[in-house]
Amino acid sequence: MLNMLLLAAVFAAGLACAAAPEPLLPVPTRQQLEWQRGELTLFVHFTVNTFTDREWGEGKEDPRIFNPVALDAGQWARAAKAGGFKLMILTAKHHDGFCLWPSALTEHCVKSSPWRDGKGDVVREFVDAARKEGLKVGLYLSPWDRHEKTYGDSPKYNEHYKNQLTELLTNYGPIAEVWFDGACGEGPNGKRQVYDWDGFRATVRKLQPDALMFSDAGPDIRWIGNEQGTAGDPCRSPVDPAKVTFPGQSGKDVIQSLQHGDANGTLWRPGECDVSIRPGWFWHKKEDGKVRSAENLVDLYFRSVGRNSLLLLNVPPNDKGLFCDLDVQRLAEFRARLDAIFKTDLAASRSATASNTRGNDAAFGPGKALDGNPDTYWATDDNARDGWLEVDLGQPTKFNLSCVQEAIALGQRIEAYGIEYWDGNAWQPAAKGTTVGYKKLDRFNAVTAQRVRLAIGKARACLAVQTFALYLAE
Ligand code: FUL
Repeated sequence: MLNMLLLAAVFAAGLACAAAPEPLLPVPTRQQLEWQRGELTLFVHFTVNTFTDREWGEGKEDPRIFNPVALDAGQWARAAKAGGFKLMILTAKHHDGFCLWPSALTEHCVKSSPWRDGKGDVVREFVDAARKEGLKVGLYLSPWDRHEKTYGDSPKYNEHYKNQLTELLTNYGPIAEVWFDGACGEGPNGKRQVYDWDGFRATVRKLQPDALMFSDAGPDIRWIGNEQGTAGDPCRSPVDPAKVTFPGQSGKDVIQSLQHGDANGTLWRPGECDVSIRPGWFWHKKEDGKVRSAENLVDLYFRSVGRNSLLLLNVPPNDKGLFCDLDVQRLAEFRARLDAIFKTDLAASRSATASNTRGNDAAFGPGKALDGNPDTYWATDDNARDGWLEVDLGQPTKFNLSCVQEAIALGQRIEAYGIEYWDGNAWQPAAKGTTVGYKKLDRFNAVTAQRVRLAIGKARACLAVQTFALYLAE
């Protein structure tokens, strides 16, 4: 009895110590969570195509055309860093089969080029430069290989491909992401190659257990279903693995699942939105004037990161081996624009109230969604599947952008929410949405109000909101 009284007193004083909500499965791995928080990855498409003005090489290119006389991977990495990118992925081999590293498995590689007298290694320079800037690295190794003689002789080529993976995953230090393209064709024998995806994945897991594998079918990161840098809305990180079983699978259902994830998904497989800063993936002189504007890049950020995905932006080096000045400038402008938009969180550290706080414990109070700390969150009791978090901005304040983030280490929960403001008489909607996940950004017509709330109408489990932030984007 005394214990009960004590407990009641502790509760009343708000000193209760509640346990964290049970995770709602599936949840991200440590590597997936870290990757998602990075938000921005730079893609670097570079190969013989850079010298032939093509997008897909035929595999017959003379390696002697590969001669990027001024190649400076440091310039790529510095531009990536200035743009706020956290990871860089290089096409170590594209469909033409030319290897950017001195492979012991083929002569169709940098060894046979005049670049650095045949002693160069683009992959080495790339990983060293990225790490020097504190960026992680990833590699793209195209399974489709239009040069390799064994292509089409399935078991033989699969062995060759695994050996190439082995070279890349043993000689270049920690690789954060391995990017698998689903393209598949016929070999010189006229037969269609059948890829050994299980074997490819096992090779990566064995050699680099921390690396995340990207493809249409994951297993760790999924393609978003288009090359326009645009995630679906709603966008769920959980997927039903039966919907997309191998990379390159086509069909309406496939694209649906890639774009939106699956409501009852059992695997955590977040989306990655790939898109190029120019019309093509590779450098073409005629596209030097067709570089996306900073504004356009910011839009891409809203359509990818702002919809619970990651932005993978391609910037292709030119035939000198350098990013063009305009591309570098646009990356810096993109960063400056994002920094300006997100400079002042108008809700930061303001006083907040909520419909419910888990166990009445201040450690899960609404203020935790306003403290800028990615490891704290507002949570409700287990039985709450809806609720609101209200912020008092201190004075009438103008805003036109909201940011909501769930504590995704505990799973993705929200299914419907609104951003509402008090107009003196009633709550008015400023924005409405469905899923949230890692981050959901909403832009809307500017409103001026002092009281604003995040009203969650539906969730799959109790609420766990890491961030509720408001901005005025000019
Ligand atoms: C595609 C490839 O065919 C393109 O050339 C490019 O590499 C893109 C990122 O993936 O499937």
